Amino acid sequence: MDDLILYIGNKNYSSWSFRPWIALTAAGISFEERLIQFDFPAGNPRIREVSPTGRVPILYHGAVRVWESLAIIEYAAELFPEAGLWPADRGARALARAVSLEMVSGFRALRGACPMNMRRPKGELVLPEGVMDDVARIETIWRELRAHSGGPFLFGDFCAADAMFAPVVNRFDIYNLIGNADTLGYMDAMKGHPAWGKWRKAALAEPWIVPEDEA
Ligand SMILES: N[C@@H](CCC(=O)N[C@@H](CS)C(=O)NCC(=O)O)C(=O)O
Repeated sequence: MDDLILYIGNKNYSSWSFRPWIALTAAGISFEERLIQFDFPAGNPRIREVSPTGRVPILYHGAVRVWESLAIIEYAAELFPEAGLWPADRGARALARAVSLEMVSGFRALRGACPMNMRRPKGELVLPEGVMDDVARIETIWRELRAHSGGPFLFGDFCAADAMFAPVVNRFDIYNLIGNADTLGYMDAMKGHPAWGKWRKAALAEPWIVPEDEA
């Protein structure tokens, strides 16, 4: 089989890169990562050379090109059906896809006001309207799914839906958005995952600062 190559952005800031990266890593799928730095005020022209959208992540597999974080995870799940990227049960799988798509298409207030930033010391922000509504919906998703599965992850074992929410765990953490013990329990499970630790360690070692993501 051709090698998988995943182009990503800075590990400190690139929340969309983090999602397929942690999904594939947690599932034990081997891939080569190629990091394209965000250190240009107007965007790095090298991203446009590898990706038709001018955005990362993008996966290369032989002649196949897959952009969009969730499409990358779906492609990997088809290539490696035994890797357990999605829950085995059809109903659970549908639910996992539904909440993953809520993440892709929603929570704009939270995403806009509270950028992922692995290096940022904890500290509160003045939050625009809508952010705490997003937080409440996400906490409900996490609480209901973990109550049903028994945890520690949304569907028991770590799966693609957890990968889609991984950057949110960082946002809740660094901006002190959460006081609820159940949500904190999920966040601890995520932050204790070896794949999270690997990404974070690399993020902390990066030298690049992106001022617009330093909330
Ligand atoms: N919907 C896309 C979003 C991709 C995206 O916005 N990527 C950002 C990095 S997190 C990017 O490449 N930004 C580069 C730029 O705007 O110059 C996905 O899910 O992959």
